Amino acid sequence: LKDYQHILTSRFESKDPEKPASLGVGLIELNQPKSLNSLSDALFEDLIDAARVFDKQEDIGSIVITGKGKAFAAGADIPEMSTKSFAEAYNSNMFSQWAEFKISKPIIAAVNGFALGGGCELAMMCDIVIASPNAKFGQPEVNLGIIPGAGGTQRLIRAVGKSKAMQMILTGEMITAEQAERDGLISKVVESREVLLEEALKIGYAIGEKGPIAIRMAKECVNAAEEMNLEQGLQFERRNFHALFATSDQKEGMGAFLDKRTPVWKNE
Ligand code: CO8
Repeated sequence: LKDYQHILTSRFESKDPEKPASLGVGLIELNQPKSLNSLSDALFEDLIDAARVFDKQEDIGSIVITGKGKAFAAGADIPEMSTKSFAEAYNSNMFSQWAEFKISKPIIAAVNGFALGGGCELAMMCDIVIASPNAKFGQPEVNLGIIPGAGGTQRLIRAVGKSKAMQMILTGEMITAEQAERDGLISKVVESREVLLEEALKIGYAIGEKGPIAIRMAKECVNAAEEMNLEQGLQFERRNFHALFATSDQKEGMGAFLDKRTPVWKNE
């Protein structure tokens, strides 16, 4: 990957000798700690570019996003947007680029600190969210006279239900990592900040051991549940399920089970 100004990228491979076939994990670290990784337009360009590059690399199975410093991301860049007029915001369709954040491989958000406003929204765009015990989640936009603008009013209600979403969005108050786990916003609070990345990579390696087509298809089907009614969703799932029987990986996965050996995936 190229050198980015606002993020750091690296790749990790499983060192587990029993799982040599696991695909690697692409790591993206938001790296603007001085502004608590505020999500400027330029940072977004780096983020989407790196995520797309990892998405194309065959030896990468998943992506982890985390933040450098004391924040995951403290939201949109306030100085950058503070002087915008309605016409500028409207005419440029401000923040519409975030709707393009569509990546086929699983993304794990490893939330290391503040995930506020656009930062909380970014975490919710990811597929799995884990957090360190000190992490804080919130939609504080009302404190600034605005509302969430990258999915907060839509994704939070799906994650935690109406009453909790309303409370966060209307009061702007932060919740702790522990509360976020209780509410179903995140899947796990890890033991300490120090082990956060390790835990995220472990999830990545576990994903990287599975059939890669099935993984991407499973993500697509789960995401479809938010767009479709139950009947359509069940049909979409079943048809994709059928389609997997056309892959050699399905024959390999079931064959390996029957032979009591580890499958060797071909991504085909
Ligand atoms: N944008 C730009 N700079 C920021 C931001 C931000 N969102 N948040 C913090 N910073 C800067 C501070 O200005 C400060 O800079 P400096 O050192 O130059 O004064 C530096 O980061 C450190 O921050 P603090 O000194 O404030 O650190 P504290 O530990 O005292 O407080 C807080 C941490 C509580 C996180 C506090 O910084 C804060 O409240 N930040 C603003 C959080 C916020 O309101 N976020 C929502 C922004 S609006 C938004 O996200 C709209 C979403 C629309 C779509 C977004 C798509 C990306």
